[in-house]
Parts: sequence; structure tokens; C-alpha cells
Amino acid sequence: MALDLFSPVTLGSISLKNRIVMAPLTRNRAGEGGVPQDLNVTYYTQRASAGLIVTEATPISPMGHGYPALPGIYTDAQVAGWKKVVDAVHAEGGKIVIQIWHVGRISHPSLLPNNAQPVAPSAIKPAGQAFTYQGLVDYVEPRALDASEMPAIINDYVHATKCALAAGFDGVEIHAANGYLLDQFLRDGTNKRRDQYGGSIENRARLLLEVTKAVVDTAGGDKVGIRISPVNPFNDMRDSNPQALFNYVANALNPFNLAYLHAVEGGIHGGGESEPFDFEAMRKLFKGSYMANLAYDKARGNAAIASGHADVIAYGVPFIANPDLVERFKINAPLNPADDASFYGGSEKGYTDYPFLNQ
Ligand code: 8OZ
Repeated sequence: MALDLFSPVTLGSISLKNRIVMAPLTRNRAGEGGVPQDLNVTYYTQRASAGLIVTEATPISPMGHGYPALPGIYTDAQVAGWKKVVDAVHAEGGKIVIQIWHVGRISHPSLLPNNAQPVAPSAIKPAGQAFTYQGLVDYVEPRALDASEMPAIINDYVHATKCALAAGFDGVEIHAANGYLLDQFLRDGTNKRRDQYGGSIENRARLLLEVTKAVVDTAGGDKVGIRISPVNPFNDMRDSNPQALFNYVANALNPFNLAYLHAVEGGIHGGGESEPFDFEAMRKLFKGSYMANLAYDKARGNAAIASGHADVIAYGVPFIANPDLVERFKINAPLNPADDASFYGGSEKGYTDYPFLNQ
């Protein structure tokens, strides 16, 4: 029988009961100090029938924050809060990895320690406005990181990975997508450096590969995934040759024997038109498991798995509105519509109050 969304699969060391993954979703509802709270435990537990949950993007350090009310993964209190989430998801038979994140230039001094200037590969201000506790505020010009600062940032990824393992996560997903720090280094619209971290594709991929090596050395490659978004223009991103860049990246990740490579196959968050890109060609270069994301429905998900394009499919918005998405797909039940006004911030409304089928 052909494989489909309901076929079990193993990604590295993580065994999934189905191939329906909950995509990482920023929801801005963490407690004081970036500590996951009971509300967050309820939200993730409601969605534990997913084959795998990828948590919302989670800063690895105080400098990694770029939006209000994000959870972190670098203090003992955050680890304790996440452990409640992980234990509850595991008790329901689910699997969960944490997406580890540094926002780079997509931040604002008011969100950073001592009103620090955001950091980036190059001092290029993003178009647009930051979401702050004071509302929308123009982005500021970031400070270009010195090469001597890279070991400390890599160490923050290692520390966050150790925290994730201490909280009991099944693995970590390195966020290298959507215009945040690692993506800012990858793409040449944001990386104008003249040192070993800029210029050639090899140099622009250096920080991602150094971070990957350090995280893999800490957790084991079979517990590490990476998310990329080769042509997502969101956060004022562009690259002169995304196909060459991401084909190189896919190939360069092979030696790490990762749990999976996760690709956003186009543009998300209304950042504008995305350029054409041959995801099939990139996917073929990567020898491990592949997680596809972007507006898949059940039929397209099944087709992508049956054809061998993808091993698993990550669903975002459908999981916001349907905690029992797996059951609904199984019996072809209608889906709840999502209320986008309650995506970012707020309380249980639009977060934990979407009805289950049996409600
Ligand atoms: C939407 C709003 C805020 C953050 C991403 C972490 O795009 C995000 C994000 C998305 O990866």
C-alpha cells in the first residue's frame, strides 16, 4: 500500500505515529520571564495527536528575542516550564521538539537587555516595523557582529540545546528560516560581509554549519532538524541565487545525519511574491528525511508523501484552529476556520478554545 499521512515514520531517533506535524507557530503567550505556563501546557497537550509537534520559535538567549511574550530556553525556570509541556505531551503519546531561535536584526532595543542594538551580519535596517510592548515601532539599524563574537553565539545554541534536553524534548529544530539571524547570514540581501562569514555561498553558510555542528555534537544528529525558507521574502529578505545557495546547504547538511530538513516551500506571512524555486531538486540533494510546509491540505500532503517528495508534512494554521486535526483528516471532517486576529498574543481565546469534533 502507498504511504500516506497516516503511515508511521521515524525521523532520526524520533518515532512518529503519523506524518502530520504541527508546524512551529509564534503565539506570544508565554508567562513572565519567558516561562511556559499552564495555558501553554494545555495548548500543546490538546495537539498531542500530531505525529510530531515543533514548538513555537524559542529564543536561545536574551539577545535572541524580537517580539513580546516569547518563551525562552536558556534559564532554569524556562526549562522547568517547558518540562511540564513535554511531560504532558508525552503522557498523551505525542512527540515534541523545540525550535531554537535567534532573531538577529528582527528586534528592537526595547525588547533587548539594556536597550541593546539588535545584531546582524551587516548593518542593514529591515524595512517595516517591530512588534514591541509599545506597539509597532520602526526597525532600527542593527550592529554588524564581529567574527570574534560568533563563538559566544554558537555557545548560546549549545546552551539552549542542553536546556532542551534537560526539559526532555525529543529533539531540537534549528530555526534558519524566515529572515532571522541564520537566514540573514545565508542570503546575500542581508549579508554584505567581507570576512569568512560573507561573500561566497560557502562563507555565508558557515555560521549555520558551525551552529549545526555544535548542536549535533551536543544532542546527536538524530535529534536535530533544521528549518529553511529559500525564497520567503518575509522580513525584507532576498538572495541573488537562492537555488545555488540552498542546493549547497542541503548537500552540506548531509554529513550530520540529521533527523530531518524542514522547508517552507514559498513565501509566508504576507512578505510579498516569492521567486520560483525547484524544491524537488533541492530535496533530492538532501539524503535524509524531508518535512514540507506551506499551505498543504490533506490531499496535497498525501500526494507529496506518496510521490516521495516529502516524508512528513508540517501544518500550521490548520493546527491553530483544529487541535484534533489528525482525527479530522482521518474521517474527512470539516475544519474549524482560524481567527487570525488572535494569532499573536492574548489569552485562551483563539488559543485553547477551538472546539474538538466531539465537543
Ligand atoms: C510570525 C510572527 C512572528 C514570528 C517565523 C517566528 O516566521 C516566526 C514568526 C512568525 O518563523
